[in-house]
Amino acid sequence: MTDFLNFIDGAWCAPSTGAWFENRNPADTRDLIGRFPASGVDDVERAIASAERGFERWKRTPAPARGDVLRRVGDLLASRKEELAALMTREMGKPLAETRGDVQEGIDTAYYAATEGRRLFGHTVPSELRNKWAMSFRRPIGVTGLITPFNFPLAIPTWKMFPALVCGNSVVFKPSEDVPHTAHVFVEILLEAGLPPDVIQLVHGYGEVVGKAIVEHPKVPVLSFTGSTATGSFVGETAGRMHKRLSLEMGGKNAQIVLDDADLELAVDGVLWGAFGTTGQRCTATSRLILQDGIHDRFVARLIERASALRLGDGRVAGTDVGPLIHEASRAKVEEYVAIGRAQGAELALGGTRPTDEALAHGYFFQPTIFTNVQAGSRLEQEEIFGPVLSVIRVGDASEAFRVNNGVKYGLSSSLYTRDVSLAFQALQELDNGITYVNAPTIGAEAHLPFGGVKQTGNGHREGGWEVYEFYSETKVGYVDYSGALQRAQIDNY
Ligand code: UN1
Repeated sequence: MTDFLNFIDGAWCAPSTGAWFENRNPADTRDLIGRFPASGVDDVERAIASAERGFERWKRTPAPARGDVLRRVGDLLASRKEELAALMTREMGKPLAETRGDVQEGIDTAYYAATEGRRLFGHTVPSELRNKWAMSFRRPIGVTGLITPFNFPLAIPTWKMFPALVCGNSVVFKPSEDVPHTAHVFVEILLEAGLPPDVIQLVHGYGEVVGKAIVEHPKVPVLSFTGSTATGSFVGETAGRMHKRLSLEMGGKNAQIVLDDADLELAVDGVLWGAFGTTGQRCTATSRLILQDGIHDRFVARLIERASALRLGDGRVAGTDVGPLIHEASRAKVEEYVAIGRAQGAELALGGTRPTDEALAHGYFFQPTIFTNVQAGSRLEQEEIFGPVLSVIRVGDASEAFRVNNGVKYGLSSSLYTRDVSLAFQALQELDNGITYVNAPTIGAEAHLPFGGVKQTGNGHREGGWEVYEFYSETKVGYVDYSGALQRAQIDNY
């Protein structure tokens, strides 16, 4: 039995509580990966105190040098890609092709961050007065508290951590208790790349204890959280009360719209990947399929034929399309929504049950599930399930499709399949989402563009791309008056 440790104040250490939790393979729960610290408030306190010391040094390290550390992190991630993908699949279940993609997203984010250390642009603008300079530049903020989910065990931590570090902040990292092994190896890599040990603190444990202590700590001015809308509300209330800077990335109820003129086979490929990739456990997953009348029946028939051929299994076995859910509670939630769908009059067209295959009996597997005749406004159509359940809604035309797309409280991603270029641009303009894809599925955002959603999905910030660097730094303005005389802005000009 391997016991993994926290990384606090420059050393790997056991939790102050003496308590541990088990990490098991969701495809076969007989496979125990190890025990991880169920840390307490004291561990969080020590981590934050050390991160404050780390911040004092790191903020004075030139940004290009900070970026250099991330370039080495990118190199190490690339050289250990296979190993990381394998251990990630073992602890969270998605197939190897997907965990390789997860590592690649981390590598791409590292190289982007590395070069951003040589930019971090400010502005130099003309002053309204003679012989005076006016400029803005970016300053580090302090200790950042990063709380991450299970579905992208590496990529999502890198989205938060790399910009935070390049901007000169230190990090207290609380990974999901479902994927602590990836977090452990990730922190080993950061240290090997030369990140000063007190700049990164890894505290394992439960959200109610460790996450809460980080969120409520007065010495953590910046928080970034990806997870459920319910937890996000708690984080948001606390951050609001304590005047913290907060980035939230929460739920989705993303739709793929297919119009009568679409390339149907392309659209079937898209929805299979969008709905059942990562077993539907992406914030960007396609959980609604909005079909125009003219192609509805043909499309559903083809989709069911293709979806029935998807192979459930251990993600490490070649040929597996869909892995398990992350734990029993997730599977129970999916089952609850299957019952709700049936009770509300939707037609179960595929799946709806656990597989009966003996080989899958020890994992949290669930059949890819499709409901047709789903009514806009019903619970199945409105609520995030985070599992392999797709709801098909029939519409008459594009404007009804847009209305249905926008009729939910979330707004992360959407997708439109059409050959009509003017409808494609109308969709970009009309759909209330942070991301809209044309002729591509709702999943698969690229690492160098801003990622996030509108409405209840987020709180206005974006991860990825250039915008996130503004989140992790504070704008400061400098004026230099070299006129040798008192010049009064708003008075002595013109
Ligand atoms: C998430 O599910 O929280 O766009 C992130 C995508 C991935 C990231 C998903 N690149 O599907």
